Parts: sequence; structure tokens; C-alpha cells
Amino acid sequence: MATAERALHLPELRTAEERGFLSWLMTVDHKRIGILYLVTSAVFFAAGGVEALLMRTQLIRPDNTFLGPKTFDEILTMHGTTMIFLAVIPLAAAFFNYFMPIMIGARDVAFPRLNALSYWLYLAGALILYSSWFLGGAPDAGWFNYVPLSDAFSGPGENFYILGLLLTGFSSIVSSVNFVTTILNMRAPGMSLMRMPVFVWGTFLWSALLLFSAPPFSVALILLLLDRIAGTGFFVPAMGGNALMWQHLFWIMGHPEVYILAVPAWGVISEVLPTFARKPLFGYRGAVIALFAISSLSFTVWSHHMFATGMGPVVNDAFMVTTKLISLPTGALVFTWLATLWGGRIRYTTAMLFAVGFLPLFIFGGLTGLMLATAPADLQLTDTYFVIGHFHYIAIGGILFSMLAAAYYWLPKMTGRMLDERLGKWSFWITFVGFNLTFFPMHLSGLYGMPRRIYTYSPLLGVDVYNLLSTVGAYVLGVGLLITLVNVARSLAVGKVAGADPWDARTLEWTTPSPVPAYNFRVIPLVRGRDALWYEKQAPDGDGRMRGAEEAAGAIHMPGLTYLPALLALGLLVAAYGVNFKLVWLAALGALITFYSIFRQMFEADRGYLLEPRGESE
Ligand code: HEM
Ligand SMILES: [Cu+2]
Repeated sequence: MATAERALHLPELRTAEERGFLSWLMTVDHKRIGILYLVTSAVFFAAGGVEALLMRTQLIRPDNTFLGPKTFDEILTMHGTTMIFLAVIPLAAAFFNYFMPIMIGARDVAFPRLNALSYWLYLAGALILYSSWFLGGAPDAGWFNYVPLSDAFSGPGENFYILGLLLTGFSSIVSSVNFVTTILNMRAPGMSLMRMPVFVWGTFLWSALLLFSAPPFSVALILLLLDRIAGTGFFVPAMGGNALMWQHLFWIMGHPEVYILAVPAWGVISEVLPTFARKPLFGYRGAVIALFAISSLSFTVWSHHMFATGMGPVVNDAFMVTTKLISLPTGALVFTWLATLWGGRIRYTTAMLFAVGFLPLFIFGGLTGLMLATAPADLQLTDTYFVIGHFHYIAIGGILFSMLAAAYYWLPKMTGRMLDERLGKWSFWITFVGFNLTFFPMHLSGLYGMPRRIYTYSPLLGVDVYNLLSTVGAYVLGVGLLITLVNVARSLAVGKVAGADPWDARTLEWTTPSPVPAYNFRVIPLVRGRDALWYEKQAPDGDGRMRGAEEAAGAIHMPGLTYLPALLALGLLVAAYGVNFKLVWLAALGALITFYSIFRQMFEADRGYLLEPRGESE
């Protein structure tokens, strides 16, 4: 008889391996869905990166003619929209999907089928957006798609923006419901809320932010769609509508969006720093409270993006104050990380380099943010390259760097193979130098008056040298990122085998084999402290390994494969094209597929299957 103590050291089960293309289409395993998210978001990150390089190539010298104004606007819009909605949010979803359930000691998320649906909706939305290049032209009204640039009189591209982002928005809402439910209901015994890793708190708040911000944005998109295809005038002043209302509805999502991108990043930093400083996170409670404070405050600041719209000094000052308030909890977080490093026995692995590199870049981006939050200063700086410099310090220095830290930290767990540290360090340094070379000069060109969203500029402005530096830097940055890509490919082919716990880490995912088996845990673990694995490594009454919360392990129930979520997303994709081209039959066909999938789902009992421990006699 296996006692609870020894239960976790039972041999792993042989699972009927999911193989082949179809199995990816039908999977409901949170880990495989995480991998789908990771690969897809990497592809779109590359697309957004190529778009960025095209823009920088056009801007390398004044009066350049490489890209015309129309193409530049399309590429600019697609770059911003891609990076935010198709690359960085799903990149966070990739790591959340793969690791959050394991970090709380669960076998899957609460609703595995909904989880698959989230991924397919995201992919459908992304395909709609990108198909615009081949169907009459990409959207060109900027990532915030302001009216009147996006109203009924503008080109066909905006429809793709609207329909694509409606689907990715649904995808985010579905994920959020799933993650919140999972975190509240599926934690292993002993995993109280205040023992959860900060990364899991990140998942929770990411979901909460999306739950409150995606619906108003979806409503705004639907209103704009009606303006464009049904002749309503919600945003058309001549018809009694209000153009500025779009900006409010956009930024009530758009500002929290910044934190939707940042909260996962902070979660990663809060896992990587303690592991490689070999200390617990300093001030865990304070960090959780700060995350809650930032997330709630983020809904009170949206109009700081609209200082220049003539709201008047009273309104401007109110939003200036709420914005500056956010810097208090954010500063507290930064001190949490600095104090975690203080006196630690630091190991500078590549993951740690990216996490430590994050700190100065994020702080710098935060400081220029405080400058922009000063309403009268913003009136001078808005719509200049100063803004582009500021938010890329957050978007790349803050967010992308921590996602790279996450990749170097967690990919060995996902693939079972280590990344090469030498290549990793080259990648870090080249990325770090390239990044600063690209974006630091933008603050200066911006202060000298270089407008943003402009396809060319005059030599008389005197910003040639800054633009040259930015473009050279962008290529250096690209090389740095390519090295990581090569590193990943190399690791998949010939990387060192990782083993369960290559970093001597603290949290539950490192108690499972790498890659993690389909059922995650042979026996659900018993959590006895905040850093569950670290606790066992230190505990005088332990043997350094996790204990099980159950008696001997019986069969494990697994959910069955299904094509229904992918089919539902396909239905909505077809319906979206129907709406776009005003083809009633196509929209009806899409609706039919969608409803078929929903009804099948309702009346089909998923019995799943049992994983039996075979040939174990204990
Ligand atoms: C990989 C390196 C990147 C480079 C070289 C780069 C470069 C640029 C450039 C040149 C612009 C155009 C500025 C203008 O004309 O106004 C731009 C705009 C923008 N970028 Fe990036 N970027 C990069 C990564 C990112 C990332 C990771 C994000 C977001 C998470 C991002 C979000 C945006 C947004 C939202 C805009 C504004 C688009 C608009 O005004 O509609 N970028 N970027
Ligand atoms: Cu904002």
C-alpha cells in the first residue's frame, strides 16, 4: 500500500500519446493549448517585428520613399494591433495555460473545452485581421482606430479590425472566466490563496482586468460596425452621434490593457528573481496588495490618453492625479524586487539576466510615464516620438524582456530540454544594446519635434541622426531576438535533457517530470508552505520531495478529445466574413455551423477516459 508520503514517487503512467495534426485540433489539454498559444503568438510576434523593421527602414533617412504614406499607415496599424492583441496577450495566455494549473496543483483548468475554444477564437480573429492584406487592404487608422478615420467613409480595412478584435475579445473573456474559476476552485489541499505563487495572482488579475475591459470594447466595436455597415451614426456628429465617445470607450479598455500586458510580466519577474537569488520574494503580501491596487486604479485613469482633446483643466487634472497615484503601488512592487535581490546568492542564468535587465528599463519607462501623465507636459509631448520611446520601454523593456525570462526559465519544463546558456547570454546582451539604441534616441527626436505616425520627415527638423540610430538599433534588436529563436530550435534538436528541477526551484511545476505528463500529477500534492517545493527542501521533517495529499493513486480521469471548440470558432469566422462582405448566405452558413457546434456540445456527454495504473502491485 502506498502511503500518502510515498505516493508522489510512484512511477509515471503511460498515456495514450496524442499524436498527429488532428490531435492538436481536438486537444483539450491545457499544456498543449499553451503550446498552441506559444507557437501562434511567436509567429505573430515575428510578423509584428517585420512590420516594425519595414517602418524603421522607411524612416532611416529623411524624405525616404521606400514605403508610401498609405502602406506606412497600414503597416503601422497592423504592427501596433498585432503586437498588443495577437502577440503579447496570447504570449501571456501561453504561459498561464501551461503553468497556472500546475502551480496550484491541479490536473487541468476548470473548463478544458472552453479553454480550447479560447485558443481557436484567438486564431480565427488573427486570421481575419491578417486576411485584410489580401482582401482590399489592411486597416490604417492606428491601433486605436479613432473615428472619423475609421468611420463609414474610410477604407475596407477597418471592418477586419472590428471583426478580428471582436473574436479575440471573446477569446479573452472565455479564458478569463476559465482561469478565475480554476484558481478559485481547483487548488490542491494546502494551497491557500496567500500561498499561491505571484504568477498565479498575475493570472487572476489579468483575467479580472480582461473581464471588465473586454466587454465595453466589444460593445464599442459593435457600435462602430453598425455605423459602417448599417448606416447608424453612434460616432457621427452630423447624425447626432459623438466622435469622442469612441475614444472613451476605447481607452476604458486601452488603459487597463497596459496592465493586462504588464501583470503577467510582473508575475514572471516575481518567480524568476527569487529562484535565482535563492531567497523568498521579499514582502509577498505587499506585492499581492500592490497588484490589486494597480489593477483597480487602472480603471480610473483612461482619459490621460485624451489630455489633448479639450476636456479642460479640471478633468485633465483629475486624471493626472489618479494616474500619478498608480506610481505608488508600482514603486512598491519595484522595491519588492530590489529587496529580493538584496543579499541574495545570485546566479546569472539567461533567465535571470532578462529579469534583472527588466528592472532599469521598466523603471525608466515608468519615469517617462510620469512625465507624460503631467497634463500640461503631455500637451507638448503627445503625438511625438517621445511617446513611442516611452511605451516601448514598457512594452519591450518591461514586458517582452520578462516574457523572454519566462521562456528561458520555463521552456525546459515544456520541452524537456535545456536552452544553451552561451547563446542565451549573447541574445540577452545584443537585445539589450539593440533595444536601447532603438528607443532611447526616440525620446530626443520626440523632444525635437518628430511627430509620431508619420511616414517621412524633413531634414530641416534636425532629427536625422536619431532616426538613423533607431533604425540601426532595430536591426541589432532583431538579431538579438533571432539568436533566441535559433537557440530554441537548437535546444529542440540537441539540447541537454532538463530533468524535473534544473534550477533548484521553489514551486510545484518543478516537482513534475519535464515535459509534464498529460495528467500533471500522479497524485495531487499536499502543499505545506508558500513556496511549496522549497518548503519541502528545507523542512526538517521532509525528504526534500513533495508529499501527496491522497492515499495510493487509483485511475485518473481525463477529458476526451473534441473537435467542437475548433468548429465553433470556424463558424464565427465564416459568419464574420459574411457580415464583412454583406453576404447573407455566408453569414447564415457561419451561424449554422456555430449553433450546430453549440447544440452538439449541449447534448453530448463527455465521458472522457480513465488512465489506469497498470502492472503496479503495491
Ligand atoms: C520588436 C521591436 C519593435 C520595434 C522596432 C518597434 C517599432 C515601432 C515603430 C517604428 C512604431 C511607429 C511609430 C510611429 O510611426 O508613430 C511603433 C508603433 C507602435 N508599437 Fe512598436 N516596435 C516594436 C515592438 C513593439 C511591441 C512589443 C509592442 C507592444 C506590446 C509595440 C506596440 C506598438 C504600438 C501600440 C504602436 C503604435 C501604433 C499606432 O500608433 O497605431 N511595439 N513601433
Ligand atoms: Cu494609459
